[in-house]
Amino acid sequence: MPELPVYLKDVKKFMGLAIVSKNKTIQDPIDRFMLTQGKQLRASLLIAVALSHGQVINDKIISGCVAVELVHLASLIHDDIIDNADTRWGIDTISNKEGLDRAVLVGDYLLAKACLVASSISSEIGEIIAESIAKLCEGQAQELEDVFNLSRSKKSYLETVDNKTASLISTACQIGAICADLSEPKVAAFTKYGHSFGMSFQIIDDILDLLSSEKLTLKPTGNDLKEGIYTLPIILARTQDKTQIDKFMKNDLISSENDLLAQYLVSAGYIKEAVITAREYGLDAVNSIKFLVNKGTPGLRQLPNLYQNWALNNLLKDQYKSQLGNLIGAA
Ligand code: GRG
Repeated sequence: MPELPVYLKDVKKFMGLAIVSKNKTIQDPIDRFMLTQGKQLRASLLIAVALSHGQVINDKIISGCVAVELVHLASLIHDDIIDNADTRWGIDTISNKEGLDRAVLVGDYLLAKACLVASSISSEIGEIIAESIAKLCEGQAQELEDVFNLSRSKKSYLETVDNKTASLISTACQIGAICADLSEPKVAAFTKYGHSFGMSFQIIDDILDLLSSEKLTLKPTGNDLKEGIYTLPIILARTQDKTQIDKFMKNDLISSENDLLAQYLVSAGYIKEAVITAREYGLDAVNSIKFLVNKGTPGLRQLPNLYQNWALNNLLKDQYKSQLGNLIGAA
């Protein structure tokens, strides 16, 4: 999709215009934070879904992207408050630099603007965005309930991942399909695609938190364990070898023990099991858009596998890559 960067530039420009405030306390941190940004994954998916059916990228689609990216941005700002994070995208978080009170306000302000932009497209899109915000909050709340819970179940983990991450990615695909005036079955298929891709995306992200480094991912790693967030590999290990995991968790883990735990999760096959789960979700995503087979854009069908292979090949520490062998896929 060679034209994607041009559309993403428009999204960024319209995002800036949609959130202008006369109030300096709100505008200054926004200006500082908007100088940088992440991957714009959700906007890219929304555009790719619309393009898959030859839709011209118009103001409606760009507004859909702006709404989704604003919710994403607000969720990151609030997430950084909860995690007490110092940096994001290589710069100080708003909670760290401008303070907690401003970070709460800016996040709330962006959510309100996201709802405004969404409802300017249609009341249906307004409702979808509001529902999505509620799901993110529920996902985060469910994660908090499970903090330091060594008995966290796989079911609870997967529900949290669905609400906290997959829901917004799914919403992006749904809005792309609605704005491209696709049929109801196709809207449902793309919504399912986004859900499954989002699940695989977060499971890989959780594996990287255990097996990567800040140097490779450009964000702090090992945070989940420190904060008592037990993700899929730990849950799988504890279900099958409670004694071993409880031994690791008995004392506060120091970083050298983190490495020992990571090595154990790799050699005992729990990382492999988690990667297989992520790949299964990736396959579900691809299968839900089988009808695209004869369309001109193979991108969406290839994306889950491409992303998994890219992340595992480029972001895992070398010592683990060799142990996981074929599982990490072609570079
Ligand atoms: C204010 C909407 C709102 C919610 C409050 C804090 C919270 C409740 C929810 C947390 C949601 C959250 C941050 C989930 C993590 C999702 C995730 C995988 C983020 C990283 O996505 P990338 O990699 O981000 O696409 P970049 O850095 O590329 O923008």
